[in-house]
Formats: sequence, structure tokens, C-alpha cells
Amino acid sequence: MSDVAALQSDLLAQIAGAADEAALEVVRVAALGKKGSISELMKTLGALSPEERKVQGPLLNGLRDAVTEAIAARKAALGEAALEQRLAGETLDITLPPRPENSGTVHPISQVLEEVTAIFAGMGFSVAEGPDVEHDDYNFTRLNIPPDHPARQMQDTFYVAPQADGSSHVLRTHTSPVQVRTMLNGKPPIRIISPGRTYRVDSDATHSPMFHQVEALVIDEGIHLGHLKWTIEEFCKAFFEIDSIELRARPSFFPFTEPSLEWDMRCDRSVPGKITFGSGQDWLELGGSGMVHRKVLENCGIDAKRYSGFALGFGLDRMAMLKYGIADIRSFFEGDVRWLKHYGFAALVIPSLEGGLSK
Ligand code: FA5
Repeated sequence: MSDVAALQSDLLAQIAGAADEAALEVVRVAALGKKGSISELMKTLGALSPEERKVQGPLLNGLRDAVTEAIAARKAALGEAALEQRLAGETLDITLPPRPENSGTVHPISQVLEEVTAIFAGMGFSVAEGPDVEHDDYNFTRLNIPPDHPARQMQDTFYVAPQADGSSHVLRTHTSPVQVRTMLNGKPPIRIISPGRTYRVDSDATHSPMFHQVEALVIDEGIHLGHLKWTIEEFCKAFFEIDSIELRARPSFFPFTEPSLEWDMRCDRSVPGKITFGSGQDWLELGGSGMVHRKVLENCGIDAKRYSGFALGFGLDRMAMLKYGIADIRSFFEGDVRWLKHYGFAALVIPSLEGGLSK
């Protein structure tokens, strides 16, 4: 056997014996690498005479091709064997129950906020926002709340340390300052709602120091109490998902509305732990409202002779408690995951209300 034939059969044996891809790579480098046995032989061709090269050249090329092909074939076979082995080891038991998914839920307040926004959007209202830390002027003064009003006292309101420029700020006690911001920054017609966080020094089962309100404001020519009543009626029907409701208006007082009204909705609480809307002998308190006070319009640069408007402010937490049967307002903010799993929502259910606010 010639040297070339002996080398070939030795290399083919090594290739066939390579147990895995790493061992095969060692054989490949030893044969075909820069300093490999075949590469070294190829280098000797240059020193041969043309006649010798004619004989030796095809022999060495044949050796190199045979070894290259054998390596490729062994590599493919090893790869396939490895895959077979993996597949055999990775059997899947499709009868096993799935692992429980640890998904979060939508907080009832977020759900109610989405529902309220969608209902008012259906009536042509857009959303306006204001900061939680509000100017005293917007929270009180421009809303016609005089300096001696009880809401301004330290025991009712969270005050923020006075600013360097001497201006005074509070954690807003209601969403009504967004009315001021909207009127100062835009011209009628105005039709906005402003849902958001509000703060008062208050804490029991139905009062929280941080709670949520939604404000609605409509300013245009010829707006009257009928528009306010229609808006509340349509909103309540959509929110409580009932076709017929009965509302009761009670005279009230807010410095920023004249006249001021508080609204109740007929309900039935005769079955303990259950509340039914639309019938019964009880009344459910919804929140405050009224026609925007002439002084507030003037304080915010609106021509009170030409325009009139209504505003309302409802407590979102209380509405969520009523709609979803939650007894204690404080549970909303305790961050108890078990509570959230029970009262949270898997997906948003947004009712839609067609039509708009017609005069
Ligand atoms: C106001 O805050 C007025 N700004 C509402 C308004 C707006 C009147 C526009 C006229 C025109 P009141 O203080 O009544 O009003 O609060 C409104 C609602 O917020 C209440 O009906 C109640 O649902 C809710 N609320 C008040 N204090 C708390 C509290 N500490 N925790 C939870 N909800 C509260």
C-alpha cells in the first residue's frame, strides 16, 4: 500500500471512530488544518518535477476530497444521532395538567374609571387632566370658596409647604380645579370630564384620605338644568346597566354652583347584603352638581352673560363599591393580592353609549 493510501485508510478509520462532533473536529484539524497531514503533503507538490507532480497531484487531491467527504458525512450522521437521542429523552406527557398562569387583574377602580370614561366619551365628552398638587387659587379661590370656608381648614385639607415664590399649594380636595384650568385655557363650547385622585383628611369605612372623583363640565350658550338631569340619567343607566331609573334631586350648597343639587337614585336595600337599582324604597347618594356659579365663570374669563354651564362631581370609589358590592373603601388601597384576585377584572368590559348631549 502506498503512503497516500495508508494515510487515507488511517484517516477514514479515525473519522469513522470519532464519537462526537468535538472528536471529529480534532481529526479534521489534524488532517486538513493549516499544519495538518494532508496540507503538509500538498505543500510538497511545489518541489516536485512536472512529471512527478502529474502523478502525485491527482493522488493527493483524491486523498483530500475523500477525507473531506468522509468528515461531512460523519458530521451529518453524528448530528442526526444527537437529535434522535434528544428526541428520545424529551418525551412530552400531554396528559399533565397545565401550570397555572400567574396573571394580574384590573383593579376595580381602574375598571370603573374606564367604564365612566367610555360612557361620557359616548356622549361627546373629552378627558381633561390636572395635577394632584394644586394651586390653592384653583382648588379654592377661583371656585368662589371664601377664605373662611371649612374646607380650607387644616383638619380637612392636606397643605403642601409654601413654595419659594410664596404661592400656596394643596393636595387637591376635589376634581373641580380642573374646571378652572379648562375654562382658563379654552373657549366654550366646553364638554369635559376629569376623573382622578383627590385627597382629604378623612378615614373610615366609606371615607379614604385618597379617593377618586369624576368631574363633568359643560359650558355653552343656553345650557340649563335639564341638560344636567339628562346627562346624569343617561350616565346612571349606562353605568348601572339598567333601562329605567328614578332620580331625586335635593337642594344643596356648593360655593361654585348656583343652584346646587345633590342627586339620589332609587334603590332597594331590603335584602341584607344586596342592592337593586331602579325600584324599592331606598335612595342611593350619587354626588353633587349644579349650574356653574356666575362668579366662577367670571373668575375664569368666560362671558357669563352669553354662556351658562353645569358641573357635577361624583365619587368613583363609592360608585365602584355600589356596583361591585365592596363593603370597605380602605380595601381598595391595601394592595392585598387575594382581594385583587377576588374583586379584580380579567379584561376590560366597556359599555358604549350612542348619541350625544343635545340642547
Ligand atoms: C365635591 O367634592 C364637589 N366638588 C362636587 C361638585 C362638582 C359639586 C361640581 C358641584 C359641581 P363632595 O364634597 O360632596 O363634593 O364630594 C363629592 C363626592 O366625593 C361625594 O359624594 C363622595 O362620593 C365622594 N367623597 C367625598 N369625600 C370622600 C372620601 N373621603 N372618601 C371617599 N369618597 C369621598
